[in-house]
This record gives sequence, structure tokens and C-alpha cells, in this order.
Amino acid sequence: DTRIAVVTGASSGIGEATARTLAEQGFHVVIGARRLDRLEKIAEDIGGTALELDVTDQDSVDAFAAVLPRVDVLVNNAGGAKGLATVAEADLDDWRWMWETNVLGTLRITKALLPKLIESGDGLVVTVTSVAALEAYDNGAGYTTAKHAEGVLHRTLRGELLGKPVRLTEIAPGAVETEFSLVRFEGDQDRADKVYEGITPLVAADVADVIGFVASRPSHVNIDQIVVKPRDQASSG
Ligand code: NJP
Repeated sequence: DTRIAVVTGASSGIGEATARTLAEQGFHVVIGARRLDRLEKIAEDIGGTALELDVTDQDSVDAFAAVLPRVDVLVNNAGGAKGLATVAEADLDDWRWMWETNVLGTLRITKALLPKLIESGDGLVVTVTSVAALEAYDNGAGYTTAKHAEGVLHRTLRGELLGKPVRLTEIAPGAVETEFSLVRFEGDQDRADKVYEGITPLVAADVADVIGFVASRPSHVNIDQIVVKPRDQASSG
């Protein structure tokens, strides 16, 4: 039986690269995101299945989960950031978007697919958090708090599933050149480019390689957490 890997947020960046890597490893990959046109092109390329998915919408998550016959791997990758602001000037709409997408989005899809991951007999949940899940930095609290919460959600599940046939790995990337910064700054390319000043960022395939490594370990091996950063990216405290 072909093993099925689900990758959320696979219409670009790390998710797209991960879908390609897992397809090369022999998984049938089901890719979900809001931009179905992009997904369909990627699915055609990799021989996978494209399904519309909005992780902030429970009906969308339920419809997505309902059509999956089995799930062996779930990559919780859908996410992102909006804005940069001090706590004093926090934009509540930006915070709401980040919490809905990164925290409740990951909760919704994980909850919906958990029974199938357990049923698989050898399930794997990979959650793409961030170095922002491990650190605090000025102007970043909307994103860092959301990514911390997503990380704690994932690590809690790791404890709760002990004794069940599901492995859980958190991947915490540093700066990766994707559409992430464009989304954060709402299409402002100049601001997005400044993020990478002084460092050579990772590319999406660097992170996908790590996820591919995790997915190809034997079923008794759990890799709890991997932090992957550009060589010259400092810790931010
Ligand atoms: O960014 P991007 P990345 N429902 O913008 C999707 C984390 N990370 O690959 O829905 C479903 O290219 C969106 O698809 P669409 C980051 O927090 C990154 O860098 O079609 N999907 C797109 O496919 C995130 O968790 C960096 O717009 C939704 C994807 O998410 C993960 O890496 C650093 C959605 C985002 O792809 C992948 O981000 C770091 C929704 N409601 C952590 N909303 C970095 N790049 O530097 C968005 O530490 N998506």
C-alpha cells in the first residue's frame, strides 16, 4: 500500500519543496493550501493530489480530512507572519491572523487527522515552527508568541501520544528565502529584501531535505526537534 503524506501550505516555499522531496521518497503526497491553481501545477509535477485547504476554517479542514483514505505523514507547515511592531504598537488584526493560522490552524488539522495517523500504525507528524518558537526578539511578539504556542502544542502532543504508533518532530528554521517576508510586509519587496541583509538565507530545499531525512528514519526512531539556520544567523535572545 502506498503511504500517504499530507503537506499543508504546500503552494509555495518550504511546503512545496517538502512535497517534492516526499514524492521523490515514494509517498503519495496530498498538498493543501488556499491557492488551488498553484497546488494543481505542483501536484501534476509530482504525481500527487491537490486539495483546497484553509486551516483557519473548520469546514475546510473537515472537508479536506474527509476525503483522505489514510494518512501516514502530516507536515504542519501552513503558517506565516504579518507585520513587525512593538508590543506597545501591536496590531490586533495581525496578531489574530498569526494565531489563527499558526496555532489554531495547526491544532485544527492535527486534530482532524490524528485518528488516521494512529490507524496508520507508523504515523509521523512534522510541525514547522521557527527559531521564533525558541527565542524572543524586539518587534516580533505577534509571531514569536504564536510560534511558541505552536511549538508547545506540538511538544504536548508528543507526550500525550507516548505509547501510540505516532512519531513527532518539530523543525525550527531560521531565515529561509520564500514568500514568507513578502506576506509579512504585504507585498513590499524592499522591506522583504532587507530581512536577509548580512546573511545568506536558507532555501526551501534546505529545510525540505531535513524533513525528508526525518521521514526516512526507521519507525522506532523519534527525532524530537531540529533547528536549522543560515550559518551567519545569530540567535536573537
Ligand atoms: O512561507 P510561504 P514559508 N490555510 O509564504 C500557506 C515557517 N517559517 O514556506 O494558502 C492553508 O512561501 C500558504 O499557501 P496559500 C512559517 O511560519 C518560515 O517560508 O496558498 N494554507 C503557503 O503555501 C511557516 O509555518 C521562515 O497562501 C495557508 C504557506 O502557507 C512555514 O515556515 C522562517 C494558510 C506559506 O508559504 C512555511 O513558510 C521560520 C491558510 N490559512 C519559519 N495561510 C522563513 N521563510 O524565513 C498560509 O522561522 N498558508
